[in-house]
Amino acid sequence: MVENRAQSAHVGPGFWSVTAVLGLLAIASIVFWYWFPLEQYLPAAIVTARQVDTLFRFMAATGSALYIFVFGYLLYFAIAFRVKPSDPPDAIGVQVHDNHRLEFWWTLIPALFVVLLSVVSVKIWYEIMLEPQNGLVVQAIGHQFNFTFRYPQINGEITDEMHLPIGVPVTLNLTSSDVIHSFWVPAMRLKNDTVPGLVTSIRFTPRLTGRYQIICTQFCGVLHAQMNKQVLVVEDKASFDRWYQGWQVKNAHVSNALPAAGGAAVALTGGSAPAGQTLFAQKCSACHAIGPFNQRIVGPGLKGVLHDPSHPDLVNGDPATPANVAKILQTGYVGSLGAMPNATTNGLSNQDIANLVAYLDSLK
Ligand code: HEC
Ligand SMILES: [Cu+2]
Repeated sequence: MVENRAQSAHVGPGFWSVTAVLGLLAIASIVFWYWFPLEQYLPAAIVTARQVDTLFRFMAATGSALYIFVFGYLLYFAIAFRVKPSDPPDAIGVQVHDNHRLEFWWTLIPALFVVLLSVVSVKIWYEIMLEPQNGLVVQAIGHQFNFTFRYPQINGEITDEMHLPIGVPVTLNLTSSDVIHSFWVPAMRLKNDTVPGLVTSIRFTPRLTGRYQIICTQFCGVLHAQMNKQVLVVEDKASFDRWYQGWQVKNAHVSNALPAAGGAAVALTGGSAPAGQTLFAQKCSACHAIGPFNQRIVGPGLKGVLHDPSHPDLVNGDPATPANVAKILQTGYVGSLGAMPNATTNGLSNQDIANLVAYLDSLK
């Protein structure tokens, strides 16, 4: 190869005018992001949403300015230093090595930028965490495939909309009954995963009345895409109280107990094997194969669980009968192979259990 060492490194014709143009474009992009009327497209439904917008504007402005320089120079150099017809076919450009001044600046500038970004982010995160704790406490529980809400002094769970009064600080405790979901209200600019076995909290104060979409943002199963149908309704105190009292009356006789686990024996009549098969694919196949007992994933293979002469007893020592399988599904079991979750953790209703037993019974 012919390396052109005779020629010294230089920036090329028009470099400084290109730099000036890119500088102007970068300034224009920064002005654009600070002027852009975000709230016209996405209302800022809670007090701290504005702070998150500030962070977004800052990141979008600096990101666009950087992009304009990087991409602008890339284009410029590709054109200014393109191959000339007079160059030999294997010519390569001037090779720049060990330019300490360049390396110093291209390390320092991004490092300072990242530090600045983290300072601004931590400051805003801190402001969000400082939201008052002693307001209304609501629970949101992720399910396949909807959220349910629990309020103090309302029995049971509310499954359609989540209502909140304007101006009252809220602590929202999040958890899940099955897999990891994520609770996201774009208009709040807040998002938090809901994790089975864990309660995490977000705190905020609604500042704008309206109806805001609630979206699940963790891929949680076949109907994940349907988990955007529920809304958060922010309304004045009087309307909220009416809604609240309505549910208190409506749910007065609803039990607060969670489904199935440890309850009475499950009636197995009316179990549907096809429904059980669908449910098995959703809730069991991560841990169980449909194969012989010793074909383990986490738990044992379940093909012969009810009809294999070499498998007369279940892992808990009970005889392998439909009623005893239903009991394991209901109460769970921890043995030498590991932990089989109970019906609450697996999110199984009594009907689900009947369907699963019918399905397992149909495997011969
Ligand atoms: C997190 C993993 C996990 C999930 C999810 C799970 N299981 Fe299990 N299951 C186990 C383990 C581990 C065992 C064995 C426990 C032991 O003996 O230590 C088990 C045992 C069983 C048994 C007893 C098997 C035997 O031969 O005695 C049945 C039946 C069963 N599970 C059914 C199900 C069904 C139906 C589902 C879906 C609703 C399910 N399991 C979901 C882990 C799981
Ligand atoms: Cu989900």
